[in-house]
Amino acid sequence: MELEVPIVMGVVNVTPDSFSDGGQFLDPDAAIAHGIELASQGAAILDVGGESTRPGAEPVTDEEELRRVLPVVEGLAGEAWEVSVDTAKRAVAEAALDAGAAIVNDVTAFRGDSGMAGLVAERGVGCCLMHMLGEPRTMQDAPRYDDVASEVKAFLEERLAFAVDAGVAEEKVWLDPGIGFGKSVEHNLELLRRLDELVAIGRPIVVGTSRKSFLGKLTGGRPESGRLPGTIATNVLALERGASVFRVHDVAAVVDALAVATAVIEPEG
Ligand code: PMM
Repeated sequence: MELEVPIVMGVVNVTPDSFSDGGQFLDPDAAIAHGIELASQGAAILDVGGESTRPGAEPVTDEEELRRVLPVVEGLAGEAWEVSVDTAKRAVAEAALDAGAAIVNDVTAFRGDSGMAGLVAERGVGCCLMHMLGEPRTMQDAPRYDDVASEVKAFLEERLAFAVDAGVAEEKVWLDPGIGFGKSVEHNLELLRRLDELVAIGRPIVVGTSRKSFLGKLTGGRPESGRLPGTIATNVLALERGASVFRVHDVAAVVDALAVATAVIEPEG
């Protein structure tokens, strides 16, 4: 994972029900073509997922998730970009790694499948460990924190220690506050506002605000298709606060926004 910061991770959802692009790329060829298009726009990583984590989503079986994800990982691996697999299941991650994926993006941060940490350790691959309060089916039912940024930070530190204990090299771990995963609008805003506290853990921070519902709520109820300005605003602010990896659907626009923001933050010479 020696990629140049800011790293843009393009979302390739192979699901019938993801909140913003569900059903669009269920056909493997369409998903592969979409991934190649995102890479051509500047995504250094393509994040392939076969299980929707939208609020209220029902889990899918290993077999179904594998059936969705595997042909797409096979079609996208081995090129100039890296492929990450967005899964909480060891069996799916293992097959994806065998097919050429290089990163495991686990939204349960190794809590969903007891075999996941060992697999990542054994293969020496990268991983992204994300904070989520509860589970997708119920996570948006009145989430509560005393201090959201401190609690998310403590959770990510604990998960990092757990991964290292399981044999994962610390430099292979990225951390993610899990924007929208068991968080109110104000929780998401406070996490973005105080992102520097998570950056202080010392591992690269991944942020995923792309098209999420809090952006709609802050802009008079815009649908997913109208949330690109909010996506850009939050990614630029996250960059300014030290985030390294930006998980987005609209790669071209966010790559440009981050290039301009980077030039302001770090002037040449
Ligand atoms: N968000 C979603 C799915 N996977 N993974 C990480 N690391 N961070 C996120 O914020 C994240 C994720 C949900 O969004 P999608 O349905 O558009 O994929």
